Amino acid sequence: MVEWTDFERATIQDIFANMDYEDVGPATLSRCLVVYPWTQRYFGNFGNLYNAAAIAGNPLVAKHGKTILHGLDRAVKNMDNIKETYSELSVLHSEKLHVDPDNFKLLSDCLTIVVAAKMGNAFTGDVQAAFQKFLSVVVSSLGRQYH
Ligand code: ZNH
Repeated sequence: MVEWTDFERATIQDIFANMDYEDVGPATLSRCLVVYPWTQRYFGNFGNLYNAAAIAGNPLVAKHGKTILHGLDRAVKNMDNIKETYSELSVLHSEKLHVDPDNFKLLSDCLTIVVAAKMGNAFTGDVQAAFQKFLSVVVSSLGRQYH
């Protein structure tokens, strides 16, 4: 089981309590699709992903970015039980969506960058360490049902 310090718990709760989902969700998924264009292959039914402007203006990307970000709420609320919390979602990504689990890490890196840019100086090294520790547990949990 993963151990969390009081600082780590408080930091994760605080980041998500102040999160602007409408903005951060779309920005994170858009960035992932631009920086790692091979991730576009899972969104063949999303229409125009032709360039960064098209991706940023695509309402389906925006909507799905929010879905993914809200998917993280469940981990925030269950920090001591993230693996169990995500077992079904892991099966879904593995067996139904066939999403390569390496992509979870790419998306979490994009989220880190978006959150860092929003927080500015408040995104200290200690805050980054706590946030990335949290995301690494999320990533490994989502990848857990792959065989
Ligand atoms: Zn995912 C879906 C979450 C990542 C792809 N996702 C989904 C959902 C959720 C999620 C919640 C919904 C489900 C249902 O419906 O039930 N994701 C998530 C998270 C993460 C993710 C949390 C991390 C962090 N994904 C991801 C990635 C990718 C994806 C990276 C790729 C690249 N997803 C996906 C898809 C889908 C999903 C494709 C389906 C969509 C539709 O709608 O169709």
